Amino acid sequence: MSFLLTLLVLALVYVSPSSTHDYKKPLQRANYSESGSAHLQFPIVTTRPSNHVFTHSKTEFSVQNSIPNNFANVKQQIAENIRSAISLDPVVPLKRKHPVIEKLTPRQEEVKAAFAHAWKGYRKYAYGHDHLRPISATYQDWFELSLTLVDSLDTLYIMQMHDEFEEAKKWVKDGLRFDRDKDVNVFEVTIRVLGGLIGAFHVDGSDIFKKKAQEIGDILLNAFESPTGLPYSDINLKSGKAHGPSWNPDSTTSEVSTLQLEFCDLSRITGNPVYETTVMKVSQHLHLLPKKRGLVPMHISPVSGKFQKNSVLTLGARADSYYEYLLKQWIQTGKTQQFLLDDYLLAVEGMRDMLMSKTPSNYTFFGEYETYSRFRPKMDHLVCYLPGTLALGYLHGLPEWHLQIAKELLYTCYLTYTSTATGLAAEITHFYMRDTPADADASGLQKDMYVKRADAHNLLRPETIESLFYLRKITGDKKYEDWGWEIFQSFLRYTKVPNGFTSIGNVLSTENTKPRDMMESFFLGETLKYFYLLFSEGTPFNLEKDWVFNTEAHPIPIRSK
Ligand code: DMJ
Repeated sequence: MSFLLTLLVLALVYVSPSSTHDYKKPLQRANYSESGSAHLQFPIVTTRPSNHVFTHSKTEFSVQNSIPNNFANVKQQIAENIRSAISLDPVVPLKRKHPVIEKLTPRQEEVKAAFAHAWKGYRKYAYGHDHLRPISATYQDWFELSLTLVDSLDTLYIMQMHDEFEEAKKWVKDGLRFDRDKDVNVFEVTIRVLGGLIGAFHVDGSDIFKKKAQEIGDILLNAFESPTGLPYSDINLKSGKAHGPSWNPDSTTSEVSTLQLEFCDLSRITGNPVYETTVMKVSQHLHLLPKKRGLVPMHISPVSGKFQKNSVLTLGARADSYYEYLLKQWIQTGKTQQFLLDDYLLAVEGMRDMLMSKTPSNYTFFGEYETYSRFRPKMDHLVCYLPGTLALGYLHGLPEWHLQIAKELLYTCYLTYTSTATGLAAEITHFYMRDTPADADASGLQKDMYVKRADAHNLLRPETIESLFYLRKITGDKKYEDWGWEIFQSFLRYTKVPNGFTSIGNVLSTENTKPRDMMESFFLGETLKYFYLLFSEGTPFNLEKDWVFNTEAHPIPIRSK
């Protein structure tokens, strides 16, 4: 009898579709009380290192980087806690079908046409390779892992390009090989390949994707064989031998902290806790390290386990997704891991107090701290993921001021597009600060921001579109969709070429955009997917209860427990 009941429950879990939302209304915000630790289901070490430095001073920089004396004991405790956490929380394979969007808006039709154009070029000239070179009509291989194909699987599915999806699935089954004598970056392969396969598994349900996800997951596990359990940045696919890059033995902070959603989900779908145990140890390790008001340096040693002392504090390259995954992991694990939330809340305060600044016209941006207390008023395009993350936190009950900052920063991100001749943002934008005004003859947005020639490229990156999607759905404000539409037109005008879309070298001139002959996999996996979801009236992904996107826009189910 109990067997039949279990079967019935499992059947319900498998077939129950997540609800489609009417996104003309904003999403329903969760209730979250600051004493939310009542949700905590198992013991977690929350000891803060005694030498944690809290200071409001913007001029002091150096991160106190000593490991607490009792670190070995604490690590032992962590290992025990993780063991009990895993055994208390049995891994239940989880798979949900989702409804696709039935009726497309005219703007979605245009995005789908753009995606179909990009796919056609990839299929004709680069199928099974990592990237399309759309101008020379050839391909580029970085890891020889069919990056574009795997990164695009769930987008193909969501856009209902059935034939293309089935053809790609067949390629995954017969053509995707992981036994090459090739060094690859663990982080990139996790977010694009493991994430892509998991996302495809969750939307389509085919075991082909699960099997391949497990195959690559098992190889990547070797990267964690370091003295501290922190992963090395690179791994040889064939030998499983892991190491740091030749120019720097350390990993970046993003590289060690942006694997957790994917590995935890792999444990869910395979029923094997090893993936989750391995990455949760890394999270716990990071939790215990001294930080600067919750902010982390951008390099860390897998050998010593410490942050690199004189490394930059930034929300951009090499640290960005550390903050994103604190929040998303907390959501993914059913809000049971309080330490992740604690670290996230502390970090957002640190960002506000140490890195946030204003331009002469009062636009909000986030700068960087360089060694020896130098605040640099520059922002990577990558930082524009942050409004989306802050808004997602607000949706899950975090403070209203997070949403306020999200709105302000997203407006600045939008202005980094409208301030250039092409209407496309540069890789890095520099800002004038309120107390150091621009040249007297600067006008319009030039009073607030400028782009250096060396940073004037656009790689078809998704971050601003991603944030527009979150803000549109969470606030219900249509202006975000209109901003996105404006940006989409600029992409069509200046990056579309006969065989696809290309990165460009110069957003500052409409005459001389310097096409770079490269279509990155994230353009199909992320940028066009977020455009498509941004312009939808409904969306298959319920962000409140069911889904969280990994940093490469692959959908992962939220655990109910
Ligand atoms: C993507 O691969 C991911 O979003 C990653 O977190 C950082 N950047 C690229 C796209 O810009």
